[in-house]
Amino acid sequence: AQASTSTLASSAEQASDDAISAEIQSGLNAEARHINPKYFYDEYGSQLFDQITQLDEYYPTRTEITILTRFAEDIARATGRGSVLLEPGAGSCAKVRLLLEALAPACYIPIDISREFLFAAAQQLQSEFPHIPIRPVAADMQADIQLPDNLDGIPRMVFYPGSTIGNYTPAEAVEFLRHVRRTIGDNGGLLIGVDLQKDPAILNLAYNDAAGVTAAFNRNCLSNINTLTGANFDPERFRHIAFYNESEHRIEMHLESDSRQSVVIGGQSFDFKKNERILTEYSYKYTVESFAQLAAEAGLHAREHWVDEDQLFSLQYFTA
Ligand code: AVJ
Repeated sequence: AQASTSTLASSAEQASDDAISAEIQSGLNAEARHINPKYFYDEYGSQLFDQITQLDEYYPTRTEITILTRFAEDIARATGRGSVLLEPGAGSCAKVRLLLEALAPACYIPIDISREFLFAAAQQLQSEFPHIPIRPVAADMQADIQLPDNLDGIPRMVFYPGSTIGNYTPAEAVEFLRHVRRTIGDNGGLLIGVDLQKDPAILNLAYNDAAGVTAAFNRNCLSNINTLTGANFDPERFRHIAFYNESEHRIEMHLESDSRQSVVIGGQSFDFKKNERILTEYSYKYTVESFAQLAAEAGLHAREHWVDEDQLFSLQYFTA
């Protein structure tokens, strides 16, 4: 059985300490021990991820930015202009900046669970694009968003960059895409960033950088869990493991216990054998075709796609 690491559906921020303890306990009581990758992203973890995006080895972010910059006008021609643009998990709203001028949306609606951060980013963006109405919504990305009445009847487009979709198993990804399909209705679209299958050596380097930033990022989920639940993980006693699983087309990240040890979480004690692993993240890699097939299962039809010249990363456009 596959362990699922993704629940982009529920918010660590909103959950009580007890609910978080229960979620961590349930992942560690499972046959294949796992921790949801959302626990990477406390303030320090978000800083570490930002550092990862600037590493030489980590190609996805800069490649996606190159594609968005180079093809903005072509993307706008394909998707049409003037739609209601929704971005789940928008965070700092950095990538949409590269499209706003070309897409000229009737309204841009960034959605994120981290309210203060989102509203500050939206306010900054509004000052840079005074002619585009920006209406941030603090919500979970699976929530059903109520749009203002004046936007009724305007086609909707969901923008989902970053290959965040890769954290889901393919079955979970279909579920998420069905939610997107319901959100956009019958005349909407989806513009999504999807990381591509490639030489495993490139993938293995991207998740095993020489400076050890990804290792620190991986271990930081344990420090975050200590803070959230009062657990007593010693992050230094877990090794960073990341490798490309070629048959499953995914990067797997694990934390491996360097010795026999016990950790107490919410009053329950967990024993780890030497070299026992906890799965912390999947990052699935697709081809343009394999991803289109997945989207088709959710009722989304492939229209156009854009890639960089080395075919490292893709931006794909679907309609209902
Ligand atoms: C944010 C999920 C796209 O899978 O590459 C980076 C997270 N993990 N290095 C990815 C990540 C390790 C990243 N995503």
